[in-house]
Amino acid sequence: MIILYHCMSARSFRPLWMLEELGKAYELVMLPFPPRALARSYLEVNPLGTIPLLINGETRMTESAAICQYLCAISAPTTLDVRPDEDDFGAYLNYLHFGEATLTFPQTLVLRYSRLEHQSRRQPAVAEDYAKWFLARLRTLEPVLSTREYLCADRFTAADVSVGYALMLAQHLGLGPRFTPAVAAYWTRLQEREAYVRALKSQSDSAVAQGVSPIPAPDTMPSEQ
Ligand SMILES: N[C@@H](CCC(=O)N[C@@H](CS)C(=O)NCC(=O)O)C(=O)O
Repeated sequence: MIILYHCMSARSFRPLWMLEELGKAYELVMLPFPPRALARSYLEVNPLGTIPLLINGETRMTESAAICQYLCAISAPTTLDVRPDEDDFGAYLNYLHFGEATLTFPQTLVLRYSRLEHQSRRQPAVAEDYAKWFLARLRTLEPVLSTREYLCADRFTAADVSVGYALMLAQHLGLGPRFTPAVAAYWTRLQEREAYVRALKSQSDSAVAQGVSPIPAPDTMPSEQ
């Protein structure tokens, strides 16, 4: 049985969404955010203190995009994957990692300096600079999504889960109204997927059942973080 450690609407949502798309059985362990401060015993399971952590037998993984790729590989054949003999194989891998490395990274600074830090350490100018940086990167998808429904291979793939999570985080940060039209329409399409809706319900139900707050992130982070 696959075990996924998860915080509400954090990057571990990518593997959660993938598990729902693939119809795989899993156990979801919910943690308060940030776990390294609020669930210290988690450091014994994952010394990095980050989520996701996915455990499958002897396999332990902590990178959300790599986990998406792994879940495709162990579920082969699946249309969520793009095979090396398909024309869009390179584009697929690029978008899969673009979602995390290029689109999510600048948003973590927005999150930290507009929400997670104590009021006295918040930096609205830094948050806005990184929001603009994120939006400039995101705009590169506008011409792509103006001509097709999904990023590559003429179908929904794990690359859409990866980029879709970056859009989910952006919406959570209040950046949704600044999406360009084709990106906004794409994000609406992704949210209509049954597996996406099931993943949202799964995290909320599990949070309530496990006594973890179902609110995505606390207002402040302990000052030593
Ligand atoms: N590149 C990793 C980043 C993992 C990561 O930094 N996760 C964040 C939450 S979205 C986290 O655990 N932050 C809490 C901390 O760093 O203590 C991935 O894609 O999974």
